[in-house]
Amino acid sequence: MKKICVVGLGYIGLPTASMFADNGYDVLGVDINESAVNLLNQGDIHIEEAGLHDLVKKVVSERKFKAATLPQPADVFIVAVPTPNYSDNTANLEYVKLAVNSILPCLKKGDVIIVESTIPPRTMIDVVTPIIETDGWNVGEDIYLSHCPERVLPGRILVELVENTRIIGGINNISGHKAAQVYRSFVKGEIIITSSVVAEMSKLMENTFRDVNIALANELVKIADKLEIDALEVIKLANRHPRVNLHSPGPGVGGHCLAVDPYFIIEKAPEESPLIINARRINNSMPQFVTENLDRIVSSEGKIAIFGLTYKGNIDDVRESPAMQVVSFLLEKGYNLSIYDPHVKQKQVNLKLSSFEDAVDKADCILILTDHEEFKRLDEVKIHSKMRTPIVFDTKNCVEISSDAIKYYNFGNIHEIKKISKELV
Ligand code: SAJ
Repeated sequence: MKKICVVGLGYIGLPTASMFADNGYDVLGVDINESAVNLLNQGDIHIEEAGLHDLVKKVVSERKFKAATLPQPADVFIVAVPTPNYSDNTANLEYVKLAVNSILPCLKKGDVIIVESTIPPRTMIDVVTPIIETDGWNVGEDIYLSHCPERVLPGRILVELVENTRIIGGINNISGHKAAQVYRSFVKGEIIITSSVVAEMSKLMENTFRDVNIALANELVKIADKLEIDALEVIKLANRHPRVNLHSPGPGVGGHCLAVDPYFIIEKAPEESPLIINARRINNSMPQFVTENLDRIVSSEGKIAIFGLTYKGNIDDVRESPAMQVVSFLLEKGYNLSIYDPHVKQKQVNLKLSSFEDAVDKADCILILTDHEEFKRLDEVKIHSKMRTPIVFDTKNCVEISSDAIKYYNFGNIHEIKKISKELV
């Protein structure tokens, strides 16, 4: 049986490793996080993703998957470590370099190395190849190197790993074909081979496309607020055009992809990227926009029940979450906050989490920042009886409120917020 070593057992590495283990490979997962490694070897997981726990349990019990803190010799090495950005928004490639260096002692002629981590264009040629060649290997002849960007959507990872089209960017043609063979073990989507630099750039453009389109929706909200138009109705109607797909506005763009990847392009061609730069600015301005509107609803002595901390609904990931930013702005302003997020565990955050009941108790406003399934139908009787002023401000347009006794704001009627505060003044 062929051996695969997957370096990095996060949101991408762990599901990928488990998939290979479930499809005929003998898999070693490697991570520097010792407690995650111990947990995984018992069949438990350290992250939330639909179906993942059952799969890990299965492959661990069948002895097809094992975790460790150091790599071991294998036929295929997959690097799936994070590529965060530095404070100046340039890509931090240290984890990628460390991961590639860590597999050097394990290499033998004919091995396949695949980098799945998202990287700036030319990284495979300018950064990864030299590390392997300095160790004496001829990349593309002795060692087959490819970039195969992951494109799976958190919350649907196990489905999309199988069904999505896979782009393989070989450092040369044979490297691409070798990597394609590896993925054929479970990928049902099309597998397309291209150059490493096209694969790098296409991955970045996918997320940039989404970021720019979300920025357009968020800009529309601000325009509609000024002109006193329902932005959500505009989006709904414009999207009835067969070639229009306006995205959904929200409190900002979070996660480790859309909020990070566009900077990898900007870093390489800043003069040529004004649209991408502005989209980032617009999306980054949304937590402030939400805070300003909330400020008009509740005085700073009031209590706000924050619903949702994660960067999007039905996941447990708070990385780059706009909700966290709104929370810190509100704390700076001196608001009394209670926070309810059924997907986040207390140990994940430095904020005190509350139950639904405690969160709404004597609150002046529920601020919805994430579209978790649990928020779609709230207990209106409890909201009405427990809150001091029953107001819901829903920045994700996800809550259904039927009672007239609860005042409901979303990005369709935020201009009303402005009017109320004017009347109060
Ligand atoms: N968001 C909006 N409005 C929208 C859609 C999303 O405000 O209309 C926000 C979300 O609330 C969230 C952020 O954008 O804060 C990102 O969410 P997402 O669901 O768009 O994407 P991610 O970051 O979870 O996953 C993306 C996906 N990329 C694309 O859809 C092009 C996924 O396929 C990638 O694999 C992933 O990035 C990645 O790892 O790069």
